[in-house]
Amino acid sequence: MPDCLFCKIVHREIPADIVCESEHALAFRDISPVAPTHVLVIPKKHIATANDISPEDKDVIGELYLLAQKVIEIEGLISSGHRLVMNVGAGGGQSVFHIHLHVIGGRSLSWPPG
Ligand code: DGP
Repeated sequence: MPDCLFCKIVHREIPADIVCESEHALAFRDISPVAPTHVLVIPKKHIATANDISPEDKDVIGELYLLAQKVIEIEGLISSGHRLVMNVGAGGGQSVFHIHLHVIGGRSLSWPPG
């Protein structure tokens, strides 16, 4: 998707602080972190929202969670706890329409979110 910000990060057309990657997923630091660790894990394939995930994407979605685990390990968050969250649609707080898991940790997290 030529106008997609996160596709541009996947293709290294704009810079990002990359934490790690796998064949079909990429993890990089959020530009506006809300916690000491705030990493976004995205599929390299463009999928606009969680509502657009199709059965053929099931392996890619699994890979997102496996790469998130690696981020959690790298950031030392296994025992402290953390949050994995995906905002869906504008009403759900999604502002970039290429799905991404937020990996948030490194401080105490409250629930429910705003
Ligand atoms: P969401 O609101 O769930 O769609 O989250 C989008 C996140 O993307 C938000 O926390 C800020 C982050 N973000 C927006 N633009 C950029 C960028 O150019 N680079 C990086 N690394 N993160 C960005």
